[in-house]
Amino acid sequence: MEKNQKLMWRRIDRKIDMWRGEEYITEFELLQFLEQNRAMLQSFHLEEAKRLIEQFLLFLSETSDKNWTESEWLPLLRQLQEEFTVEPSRENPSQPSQEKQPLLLIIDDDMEFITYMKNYLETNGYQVIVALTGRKGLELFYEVHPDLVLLDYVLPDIDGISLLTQIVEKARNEFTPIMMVSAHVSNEHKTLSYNLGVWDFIGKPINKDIFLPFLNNRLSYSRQILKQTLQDELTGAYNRKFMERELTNQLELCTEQKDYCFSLAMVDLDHFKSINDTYGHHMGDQVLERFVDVFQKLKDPDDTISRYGGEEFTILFPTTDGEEAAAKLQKWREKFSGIAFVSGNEEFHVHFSAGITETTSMSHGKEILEQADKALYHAKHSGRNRTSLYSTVLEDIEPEEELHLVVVDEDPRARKAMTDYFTTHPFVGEKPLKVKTFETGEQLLKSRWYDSETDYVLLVDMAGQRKDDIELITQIRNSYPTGNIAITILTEDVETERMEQALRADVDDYIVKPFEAEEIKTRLDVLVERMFD
Ligand code: GH3
Ligand code: MG
Repeated sequence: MEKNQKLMWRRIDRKIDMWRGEEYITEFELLQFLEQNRAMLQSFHLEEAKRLIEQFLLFLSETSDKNWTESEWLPLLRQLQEEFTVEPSRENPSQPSQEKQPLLLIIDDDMEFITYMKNYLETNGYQVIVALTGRKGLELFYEVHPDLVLLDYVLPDIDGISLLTQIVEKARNEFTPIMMVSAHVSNEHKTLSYNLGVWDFIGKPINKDIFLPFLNNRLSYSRQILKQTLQDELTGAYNRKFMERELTNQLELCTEQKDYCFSLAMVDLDHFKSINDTYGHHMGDQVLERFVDVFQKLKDPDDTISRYGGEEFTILFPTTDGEEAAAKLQKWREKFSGIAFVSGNEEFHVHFSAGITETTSMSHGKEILEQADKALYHAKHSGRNRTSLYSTVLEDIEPEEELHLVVVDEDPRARKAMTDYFTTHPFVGEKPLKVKTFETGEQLLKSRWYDSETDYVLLVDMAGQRKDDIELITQIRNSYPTGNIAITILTEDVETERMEQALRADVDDYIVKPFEAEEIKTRLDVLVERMFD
């Protein structure tokens, strides 16, 4: 219900913005807008607002040639808009969100067909909105994001085919079925429509008894596909693709509405690796599932949680400022941290850290994610099991001290594997990491790799038969300060003369092959914390 109210509020707001640019509007335009809203309110079951519109309509006439100035029409729309102002936390937050009624958009100028279908579908659990012209249909398609579109082949202003070409790409991306409907079904019309991407071409009159199961079928397929492409299988949270789409939608609202505000939280489980290590990955998976499940039960209907990667999640809180979002996370924290997970005879509790950024003006999605990530970084560094708000911790976030990982390895696959791994794990010892690779020590020394302000970890592969490894290590130790360069060597065999030479040349650590990239990270974490913190 709240969603519909917000939708109506936004519709009116957009119209106000649009009309403000005009010297005047015609009475017919005003009447048409109110009538469309009345039709929507009917299906949204917002009776009071509908009655208000009906009162307004009593004084308007389709044939009037009166022009309305802003001082006349604005108070009317503002009064109507007030009906849709959503009071905060009216919904019971402990209730899980309700399954949404599917929303159908019928674009057709055949009044008899529309009234009949709307009535029939609404009594069968659908929400139906209608557009009598192609132009209106196009506007509503982008505004209300219908779950399915019924499109008339012949429309009064633009034909169905040209409308189809304008909506088909978005419909395809969102798996929104489009059904073409026409009283005149020819093979040529069908071929053209199918080629352009309609799911079905249906002749009028429609047999409603067949149509309903047919419609349900189409919708359940489209829902299933959407679910699979946008949902994370393990936790049931949305995936990153969904989050990116939602973030774009939220940013659009920021450009459309002056005071629109939303928040994004980046959330990460604390010491999750040790949960896996101690209780096994299966237990780790259960923790992840429960983590999301608790949030889904507490959240407000419009909040969405998405799995950003591994044990990191993002949450979008529409129409919510940073403080409100933090309060919501606090409820989640209390509930989730209170859960006692049981493994054998042991009980354990899990915590999480979060970073929030609130957005009131147009920014880039990337920037918002970076801000939330910085706030999360702050929360982790301030002791974990807490939430940091980007706007308040901004000053405490120190400029990032980058750590450079320099890999010298003659095997191109090893160099690539290392770069790939650390691109997805860009922190070592909690410092942001940058990777540079070289085939030989000579190449490294020739390059301008060093800067006295930066900390370095050199990873030198000594498993190959090259002779310049020891020379490289010796030269680095003799010609550069030792304080900001840690050297680790990779070796196949510890008990060799070269290894002994290397250790004498003052390497800090060695790792014996074969190893997993993850093992290197763990070793580097320790080394970096010991040497550079
Ligand atoms: P921090 O408090 O700094 O976040 O420490 P952490 O141990 O949570 O972070 P780190 O990034 O070192 O480890 C994350 C671990 O999450 C490593 C990875 O194996 C594990 N992980 C990622 N995805 C899954 C999954 O789907 N299931 C399980 N069980 N583990 C996962
Ligand atoms: Mg973690």
